Amino acid sequence: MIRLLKSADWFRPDGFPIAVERRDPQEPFGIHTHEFSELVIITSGRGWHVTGDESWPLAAGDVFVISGHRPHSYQSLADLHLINILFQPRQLKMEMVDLGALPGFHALFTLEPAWRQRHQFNSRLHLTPQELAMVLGLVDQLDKELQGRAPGFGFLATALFMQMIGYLARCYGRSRHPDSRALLRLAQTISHLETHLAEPINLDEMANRAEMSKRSFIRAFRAATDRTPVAYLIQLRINRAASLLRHSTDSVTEIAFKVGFEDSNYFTRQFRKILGVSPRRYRREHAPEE
Ligand code: RM4
Ligand code: NI
Repeated sequence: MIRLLKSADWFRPDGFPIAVERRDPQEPFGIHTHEFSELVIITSGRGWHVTGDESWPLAAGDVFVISGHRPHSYQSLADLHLINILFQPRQLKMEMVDLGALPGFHALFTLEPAWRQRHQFNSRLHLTPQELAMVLGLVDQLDKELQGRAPGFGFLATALFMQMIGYLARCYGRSRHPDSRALLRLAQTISHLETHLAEPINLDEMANRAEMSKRSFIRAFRAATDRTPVAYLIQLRINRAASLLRHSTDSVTEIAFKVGFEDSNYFTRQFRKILGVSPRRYRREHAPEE
């Protein structure tokens, strides 16, 4: 049986969704999954990261994300030091403002964790010593806020976490490694979908953007996200619609048009298929409390 690490054991009782764990050094840690995600920054030493049947060597500057359900472990450690930032992606509403428009964000948080599940795939983000120093500075400030828990710590810790993610996403975007570039091209198509989600999908244009033939683009997209581009877009539209149902007073038909559906009956069917309830019922169930 694979051990499952529970949120209640790793986050403070106030339930704040970010925790910093320093592993100086990381002790051998057997295979496990978590109820939370992890952002791992290797600071020094050597060791192997094992996920399922695959393993790869780690070195200072490597950064990767492990989504909760993904089993992983550390082995053959030679004084490996790392910082493990535990976080709850749902509670943090990570796709805030225009983060989704940054391809490096999707490369690190959307594509890599999914891709790693099916392919021999190493972490691709490798920070230069200067970039690592910058990130470690942010981690120190974040850690201080989380230790002190002074009034306002939640706001500041969230801001520091977001700043770190934005910075890492930009570093990813600067990467010259051919594998990173390939992943970034796919990530760009996801960013494009997110920023143009109300427009009709154009697969030729997306394939161009990814610098691939249409066939290989669709194949690569599926391999990386487990969905076709069209299915991915519909999911994005439904998520956006759900958020509008919660936070606006627009009618269901208006929302359907806003997120790019031409027919509100079709919208309602897709909504029900994905979220299990009709848009009206969803709105009622998620009405803010007076
Ligand atoms: C371990 C190791 C694991 C992490 C737990 C919280 O030392 O870093 O990956 O899930 O801590
Ligand atoms: Ni872990």
